[in-house]
Amino acid sequence: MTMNRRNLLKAAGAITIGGFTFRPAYAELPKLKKKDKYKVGFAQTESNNPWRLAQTKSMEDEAAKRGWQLVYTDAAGSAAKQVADVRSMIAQKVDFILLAPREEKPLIPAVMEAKKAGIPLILVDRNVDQTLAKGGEDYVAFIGSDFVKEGLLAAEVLTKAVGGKAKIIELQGTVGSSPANDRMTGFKDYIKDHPGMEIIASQSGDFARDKGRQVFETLYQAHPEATALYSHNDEMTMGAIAAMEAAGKVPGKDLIIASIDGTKDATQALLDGKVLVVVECNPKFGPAAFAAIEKYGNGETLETRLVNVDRVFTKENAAEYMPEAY
Ligand code: GYE
Repeated sequence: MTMNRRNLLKAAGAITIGGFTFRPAYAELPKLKKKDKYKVGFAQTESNNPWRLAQTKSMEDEAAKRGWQLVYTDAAGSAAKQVADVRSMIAQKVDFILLAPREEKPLIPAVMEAKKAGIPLILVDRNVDQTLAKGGEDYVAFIGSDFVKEGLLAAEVLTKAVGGKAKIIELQGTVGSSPANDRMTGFKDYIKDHPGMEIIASQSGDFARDKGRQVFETLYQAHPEATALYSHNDEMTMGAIAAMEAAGKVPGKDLIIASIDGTKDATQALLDGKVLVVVECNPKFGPAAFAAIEKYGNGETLETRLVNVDRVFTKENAAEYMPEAY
């Protein structure tokens, strides 16, 4: 079955009448019975980078602090496995599901099935396609960063540093994920008013270090005129830095680098002058996510979009931030 809108909606239990497909309209969001301790499912997308590990640890720490049970799954980079993971949480009758959806569309069935099973769900860090599922209707809320703004901030600092002139290689995150889509949009939006800022090549490195290294190497060989790198996360940035150095280039001089996240390695690279800017994307969701569940159990209505406030790190404040880096 292809992932078009109608098929996705059908998989989520929609009906087709007279050629029109209707979203499943269950009366309202599942409620949460108030308890002292909840059994919470956390469906992680993958564990191959420090950001993901920091996010998981934050969930585990918060669960331990509250004495709540955490049912943890790791989809190992597969959207299909992540759907199956959510199904197994439904079968285990968890009280609440926290889902970090790997991609925007393929996780729609998981969101809809949790709703149908009467289990409230919050999306953490990544979003799903907003034309197919809605906060406050299909899931309780989204908690995460404003990825468009992150891309915009990266573009702004880079543009100012290079005096509005750069030939940019872009390393995109996972294809079809909300951070990759939105970080692309935000960056493009900013540079469209700066004609000297030109993206000369753009490809996905899947948010992973080694993939980032390989993809950057290929793109840079094809575009040796590049003067800047915009990378959607720090892991791909570190991979690209390795590729630059292997090619005898000096990151921070031959290529000016803008990145996103705030890992220890990238913060060190800021201090070393290899990276110009890291826009923060904070992975420590545990406290906010669990507090939201508690509120929901108390019968409070949550905002459907809870946005983390992200900082901007440069060599000026990197040392101060370092103790918090992961
Ligand atoms: O930037 C990246 C991770 O979804 C916001 O995913 C998150 C991104 C983050 O793998 O490092």
